[in-house]
Amino acid sequence: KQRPDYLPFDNSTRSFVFGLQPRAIQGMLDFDYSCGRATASVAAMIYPFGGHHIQKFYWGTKETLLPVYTSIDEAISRHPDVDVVVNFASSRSVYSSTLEILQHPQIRSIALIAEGVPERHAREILHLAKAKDVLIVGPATVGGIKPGCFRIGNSGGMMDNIISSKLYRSGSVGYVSKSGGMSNELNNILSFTTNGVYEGIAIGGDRYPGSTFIDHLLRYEKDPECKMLVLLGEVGGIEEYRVIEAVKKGIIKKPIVAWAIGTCAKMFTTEVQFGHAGSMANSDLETAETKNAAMKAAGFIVPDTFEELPQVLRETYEDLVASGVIVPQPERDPPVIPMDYKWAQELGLIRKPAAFISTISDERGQELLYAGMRISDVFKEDIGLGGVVSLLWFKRRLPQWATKFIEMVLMLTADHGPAVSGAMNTIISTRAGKDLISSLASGLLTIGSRFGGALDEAAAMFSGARDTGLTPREFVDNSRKANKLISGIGHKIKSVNNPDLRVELVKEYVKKNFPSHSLLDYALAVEKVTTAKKDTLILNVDGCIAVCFVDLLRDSGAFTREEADDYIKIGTLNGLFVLGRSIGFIGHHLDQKRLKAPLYRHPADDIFINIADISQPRVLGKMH
Ligand code: Q5B
Repeated sequence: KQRPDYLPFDNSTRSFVFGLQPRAIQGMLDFDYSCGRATASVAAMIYPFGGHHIQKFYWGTKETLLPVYTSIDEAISRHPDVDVVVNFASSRSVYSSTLEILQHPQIRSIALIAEGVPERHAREILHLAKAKDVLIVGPATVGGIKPGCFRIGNSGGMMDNIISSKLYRSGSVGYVSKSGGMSNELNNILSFTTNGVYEGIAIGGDRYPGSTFIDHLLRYEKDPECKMLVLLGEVGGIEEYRVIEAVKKGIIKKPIVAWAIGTCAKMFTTEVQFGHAGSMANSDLETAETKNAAMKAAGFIVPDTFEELPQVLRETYEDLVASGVIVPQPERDPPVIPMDYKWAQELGLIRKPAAFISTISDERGQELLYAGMRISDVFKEDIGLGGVVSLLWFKRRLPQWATKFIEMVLMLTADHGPAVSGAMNTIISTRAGKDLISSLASGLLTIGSRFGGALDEAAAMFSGARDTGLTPREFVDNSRKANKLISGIGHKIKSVNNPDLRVELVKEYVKKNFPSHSLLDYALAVEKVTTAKKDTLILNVDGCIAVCFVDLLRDSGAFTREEADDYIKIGTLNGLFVLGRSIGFIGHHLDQKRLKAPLYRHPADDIFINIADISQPRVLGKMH
């Protein structure tokens, strides 16, 4: 829709945001929603990096998607209704991006947010924009706001500020200032002294703004909906004098309330550079005091002090109401804007039960904590891998004899050659071209009740038998009667005559270092019964580690009896084999990779295949 030249923004204005600024865009969309706009004021983002994609935003309580284009050309061609660009490019790239945007006659207004834009670049942009009749707001600006219609970037502040300053609906006062912060102050003052802001622009504090006070005030003068003007000037520069000229010449006829900030400069003995690059008086003419006096002389309504500004604004507004120039409209209820969950949580307004609870580690603070112990202390106190397992698995520090035992178990179970089920699976997967994690996972998936995963059941069976007072023979007989193999008993290749030296090492360590090894003793008595039947029915590595760990849990003094039993029930002990054997499986994977081992196919003559017997009756059946 073609708008008159004095009206760059209305309630159908659509814009591009240049740069990835999700917070600012969400702020613009929240503003739109509060104004009751039918469509979002942001049509798309332009961001040259990261590829064409889509980002999600809130539209009220619902969600909406905005495209992100990598080029201005593409954005322009896809959205012919857009004529504003809010350019968040940095001071380094704002020049080139703005020159490119200016190549597109479709774009009629550009807001430049960046601070620190080189003055030479700002002047070139200004020159080109003038030639093309494009409105530039900035650089070094927060932008501006047109209540009920359009918000440039973060202008107007947080949504609670927008609501309290009634910026969700149009008022009658058009203002222009340099400072974004002071614009917010004006939004607030005008909301209680008048019927509110019609449009407010912060031109930015640089010495060469793309548009100046006069540009906007002339627009407001032409705009029949804007009834009263406000100019908030400041020390430095001579832009206020161009407005004075326009008032003197009768080009600006609407009542204009004005103030130049920086009257305190006279209290300093030297010239003061205020916050903005342009806010320093280079001559008498540029002081705030001289400007205020000149504006007053030209017929502006100028208070004696800034503190009196609200009062003169109120009086000017009331005069306009009294003369019928402004007809106050009935106030509508402020819109309810859904608050972002994160923000509401920060304000302590809402609570939500956490979906997850975690009690073992915390990385949120300055230092990673394992069960409350700082990672630096883990090394300072040299608690070793056993100490780390004790913190992360049992949430406590175990005595050194126990952490050394954990380390011993991990070392002993790290590997048992390439022929065991898990190593085989790992090797075959690696040779089929799988990566480390897949090959490791395929090996780990073989760990079960017969291979490596018998620890938990062994712990439960042996401790259960001993706790119920069964003698070792009764335990073996009962298991046989129940047709149940005793977990932790038996080995494919190890036997009484070919003992498993790993088991010997564990027994030796436990007997020497544990305060008690009563369940190990019981298990060895069971082994005597089973090996009498068959010499391979030894207490195997799973069984030996399991019973010793029950002794550790029950008699170290670090656990209550209930905790000890719980750890067995929840399946802790198989974790020892899984963790230890992962070392070996990774070793087998790397070994095969190093060897560049080809795809493995098992020889067919090693597999007895018999499908004939199954198909035969079916053929016969047919014949009948
Ligand atoms: N019989 C381990 O079987 C094996 C009996 C039993 C009473 C038993 C078997 C078993 C329990 C599970 C267990 C962990 C499958 C083993 C490990 C890690 C490893 C592996 C490595 C590594 C071996 C022959 C006769 C039969 C059976 C009787 C067998 N087991 N009686 N309780 N537990 N154990 N797994 O040799 O009268 O002739 O019918 O399931 O603890 O996985 O190195 O390889 O580090 O990687 O095939 O060490 O013991 O024996 O099944 O032919 O049985 O003994 O009833 O009696 P075998 P079978 P009968 S450590």
